[in-house]
Amino acid sequence: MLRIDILTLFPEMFEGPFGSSIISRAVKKGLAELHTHNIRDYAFNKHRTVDDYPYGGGAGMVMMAEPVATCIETLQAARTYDEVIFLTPDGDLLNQSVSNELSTRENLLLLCGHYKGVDERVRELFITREISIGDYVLSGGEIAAMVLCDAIIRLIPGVLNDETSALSDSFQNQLLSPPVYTRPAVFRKLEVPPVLLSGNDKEIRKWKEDQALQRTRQRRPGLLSD
Ligand code: 6GU
Repeated sequence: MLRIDILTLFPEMFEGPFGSSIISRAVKKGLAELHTHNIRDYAFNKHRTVDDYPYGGGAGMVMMAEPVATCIETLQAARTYDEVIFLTPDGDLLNQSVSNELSTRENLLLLCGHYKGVDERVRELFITREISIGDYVLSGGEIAAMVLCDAIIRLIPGVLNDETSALSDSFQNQLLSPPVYTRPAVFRKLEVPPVLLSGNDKEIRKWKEDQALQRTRQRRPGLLSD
């Protein structure tokens, strides 16, 4: 069973995405466990301070080491984490292969950064892996953590209805997915490719492979040369 603990200043942001669809179903089925922790609860003064001005000056605030460290250590006292992951735009880019790897783990701890980042000593002392979800800047690591959780949880066996459907995803075989159609067979004069109505499984499989390859060549040629 995969357990994910998420350290954040905004735990309420996770309620919507974790409360519906695939993720909530996985949790209800007992295939994954998700816990959010408010870093502010680990602040050490009565003002519940969690950020401070950066040494050396510069814009924005920095998340202080102490509350984050206390939160991480409290959780680590209860179990061993396979990875302590910091979500940050300067991390390694998330891809399907990283998602596959993380979906096989038992205990993951995710730290969501905010403001201008987290005191570097937290990274030095606790973080085993740093992940970014793309080359653009978000206002915090929360949405990135949700993306990571979704990418991982849907890969756990039993989470998706059709066990093969995660295997046919775009990227799972380094190819984009072929186009898909459902009824009606003709929509605004546009016909579904006849082969899909032919009942010929071998031809259908070949068509899907061709389309996947063609689409990848046109849209993401880099995937083919990797
Ligand atoms: Cl993980 N965090 C933030 N703040 N921005 C991002 C990101 C993460 N990944 C891409 N942009």
